[in-house]
Amino acid sequence: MKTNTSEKLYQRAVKLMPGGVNSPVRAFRNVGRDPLFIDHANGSYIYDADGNKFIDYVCSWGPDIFGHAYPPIIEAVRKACEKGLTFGACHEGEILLAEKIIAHFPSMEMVRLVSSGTEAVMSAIRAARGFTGRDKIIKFEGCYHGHCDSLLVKGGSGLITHTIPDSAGIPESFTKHTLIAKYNDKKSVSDLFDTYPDEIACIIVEPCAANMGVVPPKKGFLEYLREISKKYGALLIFDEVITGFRLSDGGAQKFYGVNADLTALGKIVGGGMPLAAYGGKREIMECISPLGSVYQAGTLSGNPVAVAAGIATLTAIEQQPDLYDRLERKSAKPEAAMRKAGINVNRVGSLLTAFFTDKAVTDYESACTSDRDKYAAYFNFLLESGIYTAPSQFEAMFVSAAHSEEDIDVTCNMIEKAGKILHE
Ligand code: HOZ
Repeated sequence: MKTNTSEKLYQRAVKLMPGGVNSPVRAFRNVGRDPLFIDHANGSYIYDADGNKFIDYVCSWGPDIFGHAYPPIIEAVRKACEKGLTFGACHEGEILLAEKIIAHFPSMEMVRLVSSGTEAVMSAIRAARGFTGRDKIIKFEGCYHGHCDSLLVKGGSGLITHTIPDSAGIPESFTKHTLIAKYNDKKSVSDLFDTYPDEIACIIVEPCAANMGVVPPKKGFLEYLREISKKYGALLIFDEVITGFRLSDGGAQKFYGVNADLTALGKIVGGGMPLAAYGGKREIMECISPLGSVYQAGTLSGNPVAVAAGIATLTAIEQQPDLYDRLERKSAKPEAAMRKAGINVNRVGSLLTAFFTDKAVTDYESACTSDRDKYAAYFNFLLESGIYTAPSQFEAMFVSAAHSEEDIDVTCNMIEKAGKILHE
């Protein structure tokens, strides 16, 4: 595989940006190579600056559920651009998108549009603290909720691969109210409520974890979080930045049948543009300024171009009632190929992760038993075979509607070959 152009671009980039990247998980450091620079992408394919073509299973880390440059989204964005890139003022598109979000997520009676998943989660937590008048929050080891200060504690995603579970630059006083529980471990949650019965504002959780690799909730775990938070007057926040419109048109809450008090959405809801949202029960959302005393704002919140992409994406989801069945059928194939190749795998819908461990991966600790050198070898074999997966163990592989049967067959074939080589 030729990488001369990417290498040259990287040499320029490292002088200008930390690690040459604008987000650490793109850096390819954990798979022992320099990042590829992308030129363009279309459908299920991504093309780098050297002209290499890959079947893409990163899908921009989740948003591209219909693949890249999906014509109805591109058309909607083009039309919106012609009307102006940003107004910093109200427009009808915001209402249309809010109506759609609320129709799909009945637990979100009111919604606020923001620009990134980090912002959505950070604001939802502020709302929970404002509403309850309490300071403490519970988060789970290995869950990642963006890079807001109080949540960069025992985080997943790039924090695990870069072995900095607790980021530098955050005063201890900023995280002293962050309590850590173990994913899928009810007792670790009840112990915290026993210790701080009146002090916990909320539990924040990825209802299906996808930032320590994919780790599904055990049966009854989400129901337990629902029950215990209610019992102690704390709110339950689902971080559905990855799972929203991914596991079903009503996210993980519809998929698992458990509702949250507040929900954070990102990625798919913005159709590939910088847009995210948080929302929940009316009485909680009425605490947000200008109705209430919890402040949150943004020049680009509800940006008309991003909103147009979001509306086009949710419209396409509504027009394709078999979308999630198709994704399920397609995604079952790489899962089967991994099993056949002796690779441990967790899959929920169109999210899956290959783990190189004999242990069942049910939490952060078991996820960390995966052999990362083997993951790197697996990644590099696939990349050299024209298949682009996450350059990090602790992420998901995203299957999109654009992946053809042929793409999937080629991928399965290469996964099986990778498995054979790794077992030799
Ligand atoms: N939050 C995503 C990782 N699971 C991707 C965004 C990033 O960190 O660059």
